[in-house]
Amino acid sequence: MNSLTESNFSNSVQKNQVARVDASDLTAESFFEQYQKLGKPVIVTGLLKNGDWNLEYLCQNLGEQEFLLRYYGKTRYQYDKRHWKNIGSGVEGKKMEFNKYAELLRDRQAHEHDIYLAKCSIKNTTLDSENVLNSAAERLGLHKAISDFNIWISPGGHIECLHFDAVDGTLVQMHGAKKIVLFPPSQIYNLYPFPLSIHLRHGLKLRSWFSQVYPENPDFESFPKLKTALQHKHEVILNQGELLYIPAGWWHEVTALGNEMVCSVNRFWHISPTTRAIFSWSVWRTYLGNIFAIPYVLSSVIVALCSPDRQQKLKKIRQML
Ligand SMILES: O=C(O)CCC(=O)C(=O)O
Repeated sequence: MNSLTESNFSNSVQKNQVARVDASDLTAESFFEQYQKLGKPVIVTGLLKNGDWNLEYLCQNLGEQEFLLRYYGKTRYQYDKRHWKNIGSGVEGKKMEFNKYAELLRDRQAHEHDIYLAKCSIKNTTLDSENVLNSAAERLGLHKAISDFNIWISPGGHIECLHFDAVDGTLVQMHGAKKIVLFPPSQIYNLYPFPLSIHLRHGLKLRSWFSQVYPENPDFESFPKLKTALQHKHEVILNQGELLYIPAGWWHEVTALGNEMVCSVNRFWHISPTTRAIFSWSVWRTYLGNIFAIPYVLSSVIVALCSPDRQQKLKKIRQML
């Protein structure tokens, strides 16, 4: 257990619990007072009683539509993140019809190459008419969405590495289960985020709201302050039908459990109350990161405009934003 003592560790495990609350014990007011206002994560159970978005159901609804797939590659996590060339939405994407991706999941090529259908809007699909997600959000008094509902479909075993968002999020488990490791915003510098200057050289291919550490495979020699962060680690299992509220600035690393396809839907929300956003360094730091990326993005647009495969290059830039 390295230099984390046994008693420190078990104390932190006890105090770092994410509450699990049944929807019948929550109102929009109590959700706001106890969680949203304080920026505190919570798992809400019993919101989605029916429905299993298994692969067959997804094929029926998404069949011939195209989605952007991220090709992570199986060896990515063997490398020090400081040597990575891209991260998150900055990872090279390839458009593919859903039925074809389903084939890759069935014949396990998606597992082999760690291919993720990540953060794709379901706005123009028949899934969007599923008002079950809307009514779940309404039950919690969440009205001010700043994104569509996005679907995340992966082979079991996929890890979406440690990062935070500058807005509130809800993650709903639609098939299978995920393990989520969370850290509070206060741990930002104990988790070694990529420096803001990364955006000057890499635009948004690398992102300063991602951590350079592997919380489940710590390298204390390179990242000694990670020991402190680990005392603040929260770990949850999100089961099918459950919703996790992830307040802005909360770090999360998400692992799809099991061997089969795992599917969730998330949505991003304006931070409420606004004072929570105003006093959040994580939020301001993300805005700064985006500003730092502007010169690189603009110069990439100019290069794309001057190149013979202009449309292709511009499309790639757009996908990354
Ligand atoms: O489910 C995942 O893999 C990532 C989800 C996520 O990062 C989010 O909901 O903010």
